[in-house]
Amino acid sequence: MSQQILNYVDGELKPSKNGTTIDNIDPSIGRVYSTLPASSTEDVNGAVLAAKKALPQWSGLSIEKRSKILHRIADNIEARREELALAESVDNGKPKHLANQIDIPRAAANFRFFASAIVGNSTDANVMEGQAVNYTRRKSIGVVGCISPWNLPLYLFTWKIAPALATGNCVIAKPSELTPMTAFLLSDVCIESGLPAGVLNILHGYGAEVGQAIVEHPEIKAISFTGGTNTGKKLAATAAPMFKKLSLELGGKNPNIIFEDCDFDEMLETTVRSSFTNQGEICLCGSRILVQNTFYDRFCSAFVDRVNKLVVGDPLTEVSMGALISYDHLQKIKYYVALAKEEGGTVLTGGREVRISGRCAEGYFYAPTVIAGLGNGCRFNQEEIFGPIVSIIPFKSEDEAINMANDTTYGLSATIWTSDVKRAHNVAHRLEAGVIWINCWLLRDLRTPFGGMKASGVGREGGDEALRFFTEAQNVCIKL
Ligand code: TXE
Repeated sequence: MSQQILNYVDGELKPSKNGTTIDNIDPSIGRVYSTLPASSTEDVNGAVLAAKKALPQWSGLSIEKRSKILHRIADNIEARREELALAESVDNGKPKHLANQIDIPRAAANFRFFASAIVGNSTDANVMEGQAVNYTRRKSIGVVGCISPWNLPLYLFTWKIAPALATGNCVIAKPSELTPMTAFLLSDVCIESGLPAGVLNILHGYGAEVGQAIVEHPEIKAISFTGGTNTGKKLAATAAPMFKKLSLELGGKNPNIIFEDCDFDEMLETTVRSSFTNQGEICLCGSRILVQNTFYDRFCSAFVDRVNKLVVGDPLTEVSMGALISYDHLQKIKYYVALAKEEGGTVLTGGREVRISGRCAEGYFYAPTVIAGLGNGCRFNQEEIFGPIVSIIPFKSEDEAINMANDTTYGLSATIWTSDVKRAHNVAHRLEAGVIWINCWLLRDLRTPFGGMKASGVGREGGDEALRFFTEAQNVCIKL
């Protein structure tokens, strides 16, 4: 019998008001294994009422007490790590060991980080000598909305919810309809951690229905969203005329700029990771690998050798890559490989579906794929694919590399590989990207600003940026 996922509203687990459900598929076996509520405007209205009721008490709670509850949620996520990692792997298709080592510990860390951040936080005071004293108060906004995607389900869901709650807001949150399971289990974690009813409300369902209803609701004053750039556009069009605060983390087409003077072995290992971790379904994956022409052939052959060692298979075993998120996403990947060939590219390795025998025979698996021979301007190198496909492009000079790196509508992250410290900084400063890694990838300090430029988003998350986003600054001026 399939498992039934429920909404979490006013402290209780319940179906959607209209009683309809959506099938939830395990992508590694290509079959329905649970159902989730197809929530609608009515459910959003109910959740907002619960949130408003809970707000005065929650926003008025001392920081120490709020922090303690959030630390308890982190403790309980840690205690249920194995269960959550298994659920994440089944729901998303990612290797279970990855969920166990990255996704779930990070979800706990998100709560712990913001639970601590509010305790250590202080506000500004400005003195106008002999005239007045100003201080800045940071008020919680009220009821806020958090909408997250399917690629790092609990990791990104909690990355938004934790700072929103820590700053005293009540939250209406919606995980992706493709990966609702760990958000559902989080409801249970919140109940057992003693989070007061109505403070966090989790609604499941389609983006165009319940997601849109959250964005449209006049009493939800801020929206934090991570997802596709087209969805972000739609969301901004709805929210902007209502003067809602908006934080949008959108797509990327991230460049890895590799100079010949780098530490080759370390670069190779990390570039394989930055290309194919989580089946390449991370907005921070480097999909355009720009390689200095002086060692282009050496790089291509070593990279392909290393990629050929990656194991694609049953996510519940020790594989390098599991299943793609959905049948539709698999079709998207196949489309882009066909496009690469049409545009004149060569498939150096991969370019095919992977058939797994046994349990996962009907799953959505694709081989890690490396394409070469395409100019930076072609569609394959300009559009976000979000899968296990990378393109290698040679460059002659630093200027050419920077121009190519910036020649995209996106600007999320970039990686630079070089041993020349002066060049590393100079190139970093000229790149149009919100996050720059030098000689590393996905090394994250939760205190740092996180987000993209251009079509990769609006606003920043992380550390003080998140605390600012989820609060309204109020200046109080006292005449001396
Ligand atoms: O994302 P959507 P999709 C990119 C990636 C991927 C593409 C499409 O290229 O192939 O986007 O993925 C909710 N109002 N990224 O279609 O639809 C939706 O239910 C309010 C990059 O799966 O953007 C889900 O909870 N909400 C990305 C969330 O938005 C709406 C991660 C994201 O889904 C809505 C995921 C609406 N009108 C995909 N429509 C990243 N930057 O990490 C949908 N949603």
